[in-house]
Formats: sequence, structure tokens, C-alpha cells
Amino acid sequence: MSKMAAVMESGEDAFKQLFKFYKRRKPPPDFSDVIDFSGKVCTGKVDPIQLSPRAVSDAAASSVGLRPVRDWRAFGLQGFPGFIFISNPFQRGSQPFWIRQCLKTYPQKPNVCNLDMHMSPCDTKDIWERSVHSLSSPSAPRRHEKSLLERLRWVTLGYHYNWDTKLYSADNYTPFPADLQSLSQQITLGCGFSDFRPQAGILNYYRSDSSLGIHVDESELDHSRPLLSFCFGQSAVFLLGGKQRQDPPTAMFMHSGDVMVMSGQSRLLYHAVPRIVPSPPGLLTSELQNPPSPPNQQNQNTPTEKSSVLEPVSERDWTVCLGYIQSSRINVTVRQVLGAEQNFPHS
Ligand SMILES: O=C(O)CCC(=O)C(=O)O
Ligand SMILES: [Mn+2]
Repeated sequence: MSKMAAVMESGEDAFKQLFKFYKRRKPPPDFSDVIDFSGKVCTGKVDPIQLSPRAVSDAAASSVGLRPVRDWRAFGLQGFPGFIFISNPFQRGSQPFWIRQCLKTYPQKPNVCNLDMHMSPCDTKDIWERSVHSLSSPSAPRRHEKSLLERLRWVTLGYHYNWDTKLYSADNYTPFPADLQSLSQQITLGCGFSDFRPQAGILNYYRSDSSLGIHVDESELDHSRPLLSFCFGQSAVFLLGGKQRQDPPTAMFMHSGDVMVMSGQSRLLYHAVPRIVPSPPGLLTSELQNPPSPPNQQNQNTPTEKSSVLEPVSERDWTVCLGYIQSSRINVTVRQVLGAEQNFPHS
């Protein structure tokens, strides 16, 4: 009997068992059952899937840093209808922009972050600038206090998720970032969803010892719409379970640039992140080359081209981002909260 099968034999629910199995430090777990979509997938559980290449023009894909849809490597998992895993559909050199947005732009007001819960707005006004010095000089004298960026755990966008009540509300809303909205729309169009509306986002920032507990995302009022998940930086083991806590989950790696879509019957499945793992050797260095910015990039689009949301990332910003993701992972989930004609109930 494999170690994993032995673990599954005891009484505790199967998800909890496997979560603990992958979270364990000593001895480290055997990762051989974890599906890795970045390599050859031949586990018998995975099916390549055809997306909708005609739904997104190459220019529209490129405007948000994505390859043409026909080149996306997309997979489904047997037994999980509606689950789509797209193995890094980003163009080489476009992830630095998204990583910079996650670290420098999205934590800014009016978005909300964990530091706002116990700090005054003026202290959390400039998380990036106040962290830059210590992060860009790792050999600086030992720091006693962690920078604000290192203390960042989550950011919410659009309809701000309330972690206590587990609710969204009409009066806790700020405009959803237009660039992330556009990225989300190209992904959903490519996957065959015609009218996805990104209305809420949650960014999670993981250190190498972080995990995310077993949960279902059910606070959105319309569960018929897909939920998107983007990963940047270090890799993770992601567990996808069933509709019941007892259902044994499937483990897969998520690497930088990977995108997951939970839709249809897979929209409300239990899932968790038991462990952050180092990204495979060479993967970050090959994917995350920050291309030098051409002069006047803003004006380079011809009238027929879709104008790019990507902006060049300065060398200074990229140095800070690289330092951060050396040991961290960023995950962005994008959700539609309300159906087409739906409103929040009156309280
Ligand atoms: O970090 C991840 O991959 C999962 C995040 C997640 O499940 C969530 O934010 O609800
Ligand atoms: Mn979730």
C-alpha cells in the first residue's frame, strides 16, 4: 500500500487527510501523485480540451499579454466537468507587468488590503514606496521589521469581500481594475463564455510556509458564472475536491502564469492550497524576462490594432518584484458576483 493510501485509511475526512499530507514538512511528502500540466500529462485523468480560438482575435489576446488562443494548452480533469486548466497562456515577457500590478498597483487605494484592518489609511497609502528600499537591497543590514509588502496577505477589488460576514454588498464597491477586467474577459471568451463580468477580485499573497484552508467559494450570488484563478511567482500544490468534504481531492501543481477556470459543475467544489513549492528550475528565469521598454510604446499601436493594456515595467520596479517572488506566490481570483439582471437583496 502506498504511503498515501495508508494515510487515506484513517477516519478523518479525505480532504483533511490529504491536506495534511501535502503540508507536512518532516519528512517532506511524496509529490509523485501531483499532476503537473507543464510537462507531459499522461496520468489517464487528464484530457486536452479544445477552446474557442475564434472568439478572441490574436490582437485582443496580445493586448493583455496572452498568446493566441489556438496556442493555449488547456486541459480538463475526468470527473470534474467545467474545470479548465490553462498551462501558462501568457506571452513570454508579459508576466512582469501583471506581477507589478499585483504588488505595486492593486494594493493601492481605493482597493482594500489586510493592512487596512489595523493601520490608518495614511499608513497604508504607499505600501510599495515604503517597502522598496529594504526589498531591493537584500544584503542590507538585518531588518528587524518586515516591510509592508512582506506583511501583505490579501487585497480585494471591486465588490470587496467581507472576511467576517463572508458577504459582498452594494455599498462596499470600488471600480474593478480595467486591465484585469480585460485579461479576465479574454480568458473567459477563449473558454467559450460570452458574457462574464469581472466584479470582484481577491489577491492572496503566500510566503513559502503559507497555505490556504479547505473551502468553497459560494459568497457570489450567481454560481452559474465561472471563477478565474491566476498564479504568479512560486508554485503551489492545489487540491480540488468534490461537492462534499469527504470526497477525496485531486492534487495538481500550479506554476507561474497558470490559469484555472472553475465553472459549471466544478464551480462549487471544495479546494485548498496546502503547500507552496519552489518553482521548477529555470521556469521563472525563462518566463519572467522583463523586456526592455521600447521608446514611446504607448503610441505604437496602429489604428486597427487593439491598444495594449501592458505598460513597460521599469528596471527598478522589476528588481523589487523579482526579489519578492523569489520566495512568494501571488494568486488572483476573479469573480462575477451578480447575474445579468440581479441586485443585492435589501437588508
Ligand atoms: O491560491 C489559490 O490558488 C487559491 C485561492 C482561492 O481559492 C481563493 O482565493 O478563493
Ligand atoms: Mn477559493
